[in-house]
Amino acid sequence: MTTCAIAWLLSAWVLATSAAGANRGTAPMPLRPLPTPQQLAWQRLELNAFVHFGPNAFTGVEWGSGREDPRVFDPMQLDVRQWVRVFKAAGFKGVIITAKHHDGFCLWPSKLSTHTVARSPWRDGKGDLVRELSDACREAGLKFGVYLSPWDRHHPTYGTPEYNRVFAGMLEEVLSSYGPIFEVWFDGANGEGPNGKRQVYDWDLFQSTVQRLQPNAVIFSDSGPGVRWVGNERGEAPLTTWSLVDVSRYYPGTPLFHELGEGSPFGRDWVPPECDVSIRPGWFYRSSEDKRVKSPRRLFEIYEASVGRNCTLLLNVPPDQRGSIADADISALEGFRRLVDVTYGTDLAAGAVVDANAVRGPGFEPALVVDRDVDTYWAAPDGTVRGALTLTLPEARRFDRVVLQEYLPLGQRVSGFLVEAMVGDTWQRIGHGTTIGHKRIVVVPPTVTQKVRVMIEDARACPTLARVSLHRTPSK
Ligand code: FUL
Repeated sequence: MTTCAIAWLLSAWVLATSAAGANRGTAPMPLRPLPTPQQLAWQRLELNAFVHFGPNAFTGVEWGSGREDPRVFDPMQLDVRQWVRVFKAAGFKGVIITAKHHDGFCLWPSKLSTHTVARSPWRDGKGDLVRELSDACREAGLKFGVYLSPWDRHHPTYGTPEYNRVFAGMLEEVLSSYGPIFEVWFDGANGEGPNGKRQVYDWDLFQSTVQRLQPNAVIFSDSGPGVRWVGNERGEAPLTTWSLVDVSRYYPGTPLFHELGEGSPFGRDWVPPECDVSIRPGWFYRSSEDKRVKSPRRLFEIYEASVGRNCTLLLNVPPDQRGSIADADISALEGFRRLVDVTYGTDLAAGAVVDANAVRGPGFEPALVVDRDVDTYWAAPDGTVRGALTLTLPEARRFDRVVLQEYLPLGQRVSGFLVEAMVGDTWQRIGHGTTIGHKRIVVVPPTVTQKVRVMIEDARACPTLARVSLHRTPSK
């Protein structure tokens, strides 16, 4: 080879590498804060069932006083396998039960309280609901989690330092006897106990107990540390939803809960939000609310406003006094599942050819956004915070939803995007937004086109996208 040819080849190589970014073939540097593997796995569950059950289902109140007779708890036809069948069919991946609500009543035979299933007529006082449900979940392949209210309106030690040890002991019972727990849910409510005093909670003790006994569980509270509250009980996240937040600003029961939904692009901690909402007006079952069960369409809107905004959805479905999920709730869930399947079960971006104006090189090609694998992704070169992906569909298709997903193991990056469709021969903006995160569902006007362009306009570092898909809701 002549010197001239070598020089030409060298300059061609320099040009090629700088055009594709000097980072050809290497992944972007992770951008802190980052999710733990447990948080990442948790986020991918997307949809979990919440179960509020206990004496309140029999007394008709939302907050039991702790003075209710434990004998009111008598679900004569209790069948947790029915719950699990209903939840699985609805697409839930995990179940979280109120093992102890504010009334202090324990759904397992705790040795640390007299207010438990052991004092009820259910299964002649020999029952253990936490055991039955955890077994049924394991058999059905659903994850199992527990809600334990620190606020306890029954326990005589509540309001004294001794209670913190009692509560940690209850956690110990629940977390060491029923197999793997995927989420521990701490309610921030902190009212008075039977002695008229409020408790100063020892959160360090509670959290370290969970971490010691169930290191793979994510801990929910208003302020995490694993998962944070979204700040409302409507099942709706803000349009901007960062998994990043400064948890040192908050504590369980924080008056700043309005800030929790959005989080912050400058947050130092990775604590994604969860949307908890009930399928009924109340958290506990009341037959008077049978006609007020949320409709399939309403549940679908909630799904899009939670899972579709970088949150998981924790949907409460409370069993009735028989100990069964009521028919009204079952049919609402069936209708909801149908809407989700019909809409999101078909990807109208399938078969698209994808081009990008920002390419990083092999292993990070634009086509990876339509390969259905969220562990492969397109990434822009280092140093750029923008990039446009153009999808050319096999033929013109009609859709009204665009779903975007970031590759979160490298951190949440995108802070602004646009979606455009080629109509005639001009690009028209059909959607826009700020954050993407695990999943962003963009509601767009019904659009027929063969070309869709997703433009990342701003990001905390070079953007990544694991998935772009197109969907159509059934006509009403
Ligand atoms: C709240 C509680 O006071 C409600 O009863 C319910 O359990 C809800 C999920 O959390 O703080």
